[in-house]
Amino acid sequence: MDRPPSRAPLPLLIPVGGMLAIGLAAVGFSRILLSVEPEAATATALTVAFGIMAVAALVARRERVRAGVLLSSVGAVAGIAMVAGGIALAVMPKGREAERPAPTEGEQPGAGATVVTLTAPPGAASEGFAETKLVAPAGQPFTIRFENQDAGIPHNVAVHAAEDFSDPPIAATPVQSGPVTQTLEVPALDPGTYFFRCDVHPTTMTGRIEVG
Ligand SMILES: [Cu+2]
Repeated sequence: MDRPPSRAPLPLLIPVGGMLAIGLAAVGFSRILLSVEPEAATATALTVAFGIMAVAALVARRERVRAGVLLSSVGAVAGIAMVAGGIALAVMPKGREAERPAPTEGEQPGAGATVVTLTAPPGAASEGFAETKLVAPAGQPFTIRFENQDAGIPHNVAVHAAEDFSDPPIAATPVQSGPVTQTLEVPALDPGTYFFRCDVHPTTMTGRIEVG
């Protein structure tokens, strides 16, 4: 009496399991390579590749390959990968982020290179923003860091070109109750005077931005 139901999953399990293991190893190893410097990553990848070749060559020299030998060769390759990755991480701890050059003056800076802070202190609904005048550079995006310190009171910040706020906002944050810190990315503006307000308290919470 044969038992086909118990053997049926195996032919499917081996290729699927193999693919999964290869995928996991590839993703894991790529994490190591990405976290080290390019030179270290190249050296690590080469070391591991040669290690795999050497182990495979050794296994291939045997007349009979038993499951135990295959298993230990997989272990050896994994060991080589771990040791090489560990050495690369230890010798070159600097990540790629440290290499990235910081934007310098004169260069075209990315969005949010300039950060100006705007605060809504407790009582802002009647007292207004702590700052009524902000200064920002012209021709480049900047960030308004809006600190709503007013616990339980909803505020926001909206930037307009028109003093009477009749135009659609250039940029605005959602209305949120404090305490909360919002960041507003403002696109590059031409030199001039712009206006900001809290949409919830438009009569008390207003100010201007001098751009230029
Ligand atoms: Cu408000």
